Amino acid sequence: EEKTTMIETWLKKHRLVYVGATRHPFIRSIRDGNVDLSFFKAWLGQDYIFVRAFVPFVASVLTKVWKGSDDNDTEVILGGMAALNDEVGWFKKEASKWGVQLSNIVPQKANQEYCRFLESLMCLEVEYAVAIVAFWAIEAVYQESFAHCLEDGSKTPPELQETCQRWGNEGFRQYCNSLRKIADRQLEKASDDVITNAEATFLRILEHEVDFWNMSHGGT
Ligand code: HMH
Repeated sequence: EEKTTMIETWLKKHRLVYVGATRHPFIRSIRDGNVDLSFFKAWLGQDYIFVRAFVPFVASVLTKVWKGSDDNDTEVILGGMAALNDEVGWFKKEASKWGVQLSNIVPQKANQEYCRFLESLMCLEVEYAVAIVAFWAIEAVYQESFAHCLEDGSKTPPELQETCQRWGNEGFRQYCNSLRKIADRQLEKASDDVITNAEATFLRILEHEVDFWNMSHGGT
């Protein structure tokens, strides 16, 4: 019998916060087919800025794993970097399709705060276990959110299907599972202190994700 992992425990314990991040009204509106397209465009522009800040964060995770020299972990994270390269290109293409001018985007407060939080996680002092938990959580929220928009019975508008596929596809789901396994393995050998820190970081990521959706949903 499989033993309960740390992340499993956290997902149960913080179920409501997790559902708040992965079933946000903005995501529900995409799934229900009544999304306000001006909100979608706002999200697109803000997320492009976020992804630009996400790249150096992932690079910092790569640096941390390299010190522990685990080949499998390195390859999974490097794969994530490659996907991000692709993603930056996709944002540019998608923005031009929707008439969103990426050079003119002003990062909103929630976005700035999220990027600042990412920056704090890039410090060398932040343990690999904490950083990989953050990395997994960031990707998992998007995976679960957009996969929800592709489930049977969803009424996602055709012009948003590609966006939902980007994070909701099976390959991305497996990639998130790999990140989760890596994180769980690190947590197994982490000290109580590091575990406490990683759990707090997980929660803060969820809060930032909710604030990020709120911003796109007409909040500030
Ligand atoms: C805000 N969270 C946010 N943007 C993203 N692109 C992801 C997570 C996943 O890459």
